[in-house]
Amino acid sequence: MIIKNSEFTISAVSPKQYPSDELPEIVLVGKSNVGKSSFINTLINRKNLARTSSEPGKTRLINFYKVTYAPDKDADNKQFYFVDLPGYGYSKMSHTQQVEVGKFIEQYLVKSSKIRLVVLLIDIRHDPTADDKMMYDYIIKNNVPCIIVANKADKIAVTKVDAQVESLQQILNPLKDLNFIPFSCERKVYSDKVYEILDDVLE
Ligand SMILES: Nc1nc2c(ncn2[C@@H]2O[C@H](COP(=O)(O)OP(=O)(O)O)[C@@H](O)[C@H]2O)c(=O)[nH]1
Ligand SMILES: [Mg+2]
Repeated sequence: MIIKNSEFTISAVSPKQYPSDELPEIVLVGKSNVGKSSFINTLINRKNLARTSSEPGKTRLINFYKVTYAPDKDADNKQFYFVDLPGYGYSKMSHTQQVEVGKFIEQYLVKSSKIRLVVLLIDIRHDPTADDKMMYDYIIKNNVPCIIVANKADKIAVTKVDAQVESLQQILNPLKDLNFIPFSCERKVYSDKVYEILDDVLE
């Protein structure tokens, strides 16, 4: 995948604002602060197109970013959306607010028929939270294609990354039927596998 261009499209607060074109969508889900916006920025080679926040979880918006890319250097340009969903599990939110965010996320996942892939982001350093497990179960139950990405791999020793990913997969996806991969917004080496997966699902 060669990224040609990317642009912010809309911050949607309700389904009628979701883009009405038929472009496929790659959706980021995960708890607040896990690196959803950073993940998008890393893949599109932009420092801060997707807004990373010092006050995570404050906004209940769904941000759409339109990406123009070529599958390889001889191929024609194609497009898709990166969809940045609000994070769940923000500790400073009340339970009621957290339930609201959950409903908001679910509304999008139910309403959109253009989802090609959900990228469930977790933190490589920590066991999946109860919310991560709920999200995982929801995705599986609804038969949405999914990969699990263990982000912030730069925060642990390179030699420990594979074993840590293996142990997280044992907890969250013991059947090992999903792509479960390390990632780092700081280390480009992990991006290649993601581009490969995106090319596959967008084909
Ligand atoms: N070291 C490191 N920091 C990261 C990585 N990904 C995100 N961060 C940092 O984690 C914080 C939250 O990132 P953000 O993308 O806003 O998370 P979001 O709430 O899930 O969108 C920011 O300070 C990022 O710079 C990573 O792979 N490595
Ligand atoms: Mg964000």
